[in-house]
Amino acid sequence: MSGERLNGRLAFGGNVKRTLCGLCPANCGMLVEVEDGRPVRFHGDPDNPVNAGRLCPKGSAVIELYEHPDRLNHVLKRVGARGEGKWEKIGWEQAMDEIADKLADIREREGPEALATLGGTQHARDWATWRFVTEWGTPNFINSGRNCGSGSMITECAMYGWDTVTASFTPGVTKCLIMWGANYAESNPMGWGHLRKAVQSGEMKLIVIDPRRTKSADIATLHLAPRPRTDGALALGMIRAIIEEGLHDKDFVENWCTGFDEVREIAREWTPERTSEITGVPAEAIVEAARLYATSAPARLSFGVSTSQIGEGAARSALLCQAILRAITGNLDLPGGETLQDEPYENLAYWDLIDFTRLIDHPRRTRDNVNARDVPISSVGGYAAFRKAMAAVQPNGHYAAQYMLFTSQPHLYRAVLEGDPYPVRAIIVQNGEPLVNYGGSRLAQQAFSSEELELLVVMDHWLTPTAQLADYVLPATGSLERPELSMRWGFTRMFSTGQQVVDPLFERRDDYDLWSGLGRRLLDPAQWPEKVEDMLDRFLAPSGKSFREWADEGASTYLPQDRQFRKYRKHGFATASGKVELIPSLLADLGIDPRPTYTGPPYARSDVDDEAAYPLQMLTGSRVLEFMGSTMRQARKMKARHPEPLVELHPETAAEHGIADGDWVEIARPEGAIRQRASVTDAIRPGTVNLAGYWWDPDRRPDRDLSGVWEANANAITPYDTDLSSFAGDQPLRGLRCSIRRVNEPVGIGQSA
Ligand SMILES: Nc1nc2c(c(=O)[nH]1)N[C@H]1C(S)=C(S)[C@@H](COP(=O)(O)OP(=O)(O)OC[C@H]3O[C@@H](n4cnc5c(=O)[nH]c(N)nc54)[C@H](O)[C@@H]3O)O[C@H]1N2
Ligand SMILES: Nc1nc2c(c(=O)[nH]1)N[C@H]1C(S)=C(S)[C@@H](COP(=O)(O)OP(=O)(O)OC[C@H]3O[C@@H](n4cnc5c(=O)[nH]c(N)nc54)[C@H](O)[C@@H]3O)O[C@H]1N2
Ligand code: SF4
Ligand SMILES: [Mo]
Repeated sequence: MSGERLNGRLAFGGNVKRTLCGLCPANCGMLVEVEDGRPVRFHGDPDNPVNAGRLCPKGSAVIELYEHPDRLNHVLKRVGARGEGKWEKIGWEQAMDEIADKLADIREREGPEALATLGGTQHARDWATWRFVTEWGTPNFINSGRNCGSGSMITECAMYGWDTVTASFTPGVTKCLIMWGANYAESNPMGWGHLRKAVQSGEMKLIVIDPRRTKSADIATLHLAPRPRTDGALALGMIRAIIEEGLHDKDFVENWCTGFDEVREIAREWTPERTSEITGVPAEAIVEAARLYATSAPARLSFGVSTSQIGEGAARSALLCQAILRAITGNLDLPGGETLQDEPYENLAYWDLIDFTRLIDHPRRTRDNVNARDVPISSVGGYAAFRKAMAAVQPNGHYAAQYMLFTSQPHLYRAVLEGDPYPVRAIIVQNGEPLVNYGGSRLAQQAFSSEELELLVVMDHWLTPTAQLADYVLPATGSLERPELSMRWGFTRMFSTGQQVVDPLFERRDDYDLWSGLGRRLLDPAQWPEKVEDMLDRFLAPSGKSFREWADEGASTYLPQDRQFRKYRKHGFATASGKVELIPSLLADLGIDPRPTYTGPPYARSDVDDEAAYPLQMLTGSRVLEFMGSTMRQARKMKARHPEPLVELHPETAAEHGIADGDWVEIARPEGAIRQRASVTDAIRPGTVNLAGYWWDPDRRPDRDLSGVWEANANAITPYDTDLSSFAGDQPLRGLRCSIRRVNEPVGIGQSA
């Protein structure tokens, strides 16, 4: 069969392959037609339940990116100084031999913990990295989950033993959704369609809590625009209103919760007036939101990255209060409410093949991760404590493990630079971009440029700023060039397969090949089959079918229909007491204040001392539809839609600073200054500025200024002070103080010098 069409669209079969769009974690299904070994036409897979035939603008660039002239195609070995841009092309096997030799030497001298790995968000082969580190014995590994909700997940697990990070509203069932510091209109294009329909038909109320009037806020029943970082105070005000009016679920609280009286006492002082004073939200709106939410079960209070990213003090209080709201309103594990994770899917050997528990008593590991002293909950010790608390309900203690184990970035860079608490000597970066995407990235540059770091390996699609500093650069395949199996980090019972569409171009290799190459050289070779498909077969072995059998079948996303609700009625909650611990004992045991208190005003600790010099608060990283993190900037249409980095500011703020729409402005903090172009809009609170995130200039010649990474990138001015990170080790990225002023010179974005 060749390119058969149904209603003018491609139909799966013959030379039309069924695969996944690997450009963001949604993993939408895609049908791609191949002619003479090249992908030529594609569209969304109508049979895939995630996207039902649709693709977002990013997805439309999939072939352009596969054939892009700037893609990394060869293995590069540095021959000049780091960052000098002098490379030698070498073969894959030579690179693997040299990297393995270096790692063996470092392990011998400094122990397995001296190797750290840094990853990112797309699925690629995270599991391969984790399988490697747990066998190798290093507790120092980071994926973007680090700043992507670790705090949320940890808080919820401590309070009820599960988390709701990946839960969603259920169209037709959920009556109210609070979108708290999230913006589906840009960040969740597939969910956004369902959401709009549910809200506009009147079947679901939507409360948006965001200092900006986003597209999501535009359709909301209620929009509260608090001062950034004051979410904990707002939530306390809502908790008080709910309890005072008796709107909490009394049966659930009485039978299933501990700590309610203490919560009520703490919330008592948060009158609507006091809450309004701290948050800037009108008192009536606070009470109205509380009533609407508490009287609309089943309701969902969504996960959004914001409340994990507001730093020391502020994040702890916001995350605890959000979890308390979910619990006292009786929404936990209701259909259409806060659905809790089901047991791991028995068709997948996901957790068994990664086996984070190996790290607990690993024979070669003698030290915990480099942040264990300062952030004890995000460490092997913290993970072991969680396992104990959860044991009665989840004997494998697997849930959320990776989020508990991810190392804090600034701690890692200090370990490289200062050897404190012990030296890290080798870093492997794959599928992540620490110089652009991680907070406080100036410290990352110092670490990556330092002679103390003996080995820096980067595997990516592009010669990113971080890759430009590497000793070895490895070219990775993209989703069309590899067999795909998305297990969604083991968080759900859903998995997706995708056929390999075309052969990899040039020397590009599967991300798995890096770990299997090293695994066969340095670890038990039997654990590291040469071909990735053989490894995928092992993941799917419990299903009785091979990867190929799944991938060649009709649908590509499998959603088991056997969801269980109110599971706690069977076995209690996965906490030490078996109840929802509104004041979690687990946090207390690890030395973390477990009470949902809010200290201020306006927040626990300021990130800069001189508030007069830095009068504004900045938001960083708010998603835009056309980019995924730092990626997609190479795609023509995406770049045309966002040719320059824009900073949004309110007309009053602009006027106070003599700034007009379109002016270039400098945004400064103690870490440095960057420039972006002013976009004056009343869709943001006065006094708050929203910076474009993740900017670098892929068109810029690589040997000049790391492709402009310091000119407009928000993370060039986010802090790396370890004390400012949240109790879970998430860096402060939102609500930080800054100053702005008009400048005359634009940044060099777009200059290809
Ligand atoms: N200031 C600020 N910083 C933030 C955030 C914020 O809100 N504000 N958000 C944080 C959050 S939530 C996240 S998740 C992170 C995102 O941070 P990252 O996950 O690091 O982001 P990306 O830019 O999506 O991906 C990083 C790199 O992976 C490469 N890549 C893509 N696909 C593949 C592949 O298949 N194989 C390989 N080897 N490489 C690939 C891309 O080319 C890119 O260079 O950023 C965090 N940083
Ligand atoms: N197009 C696109 N989609 C993506 C991504 C992408 O890079 N591009 N990244 C993916 C990833 S890794 C993630 S984690 C998700 C994140 O997706 P979301 O959770 O939706 O996150 P953001 O868009 O970063 O931030 C949401 C809102 O938080 C608001 N905000 C900032 N500070 C505060 C605060 O202090 N309090 C409150 N209440 N609100 C605040 C911002 O104004 C912003 O509108 O998106 C995923 N989807
Ligand atoms: S980039 Fe767009 S099309 Fe691709 S997986 Fe994400 S949402 Fe789907
Ligand atoms: Mo994220």
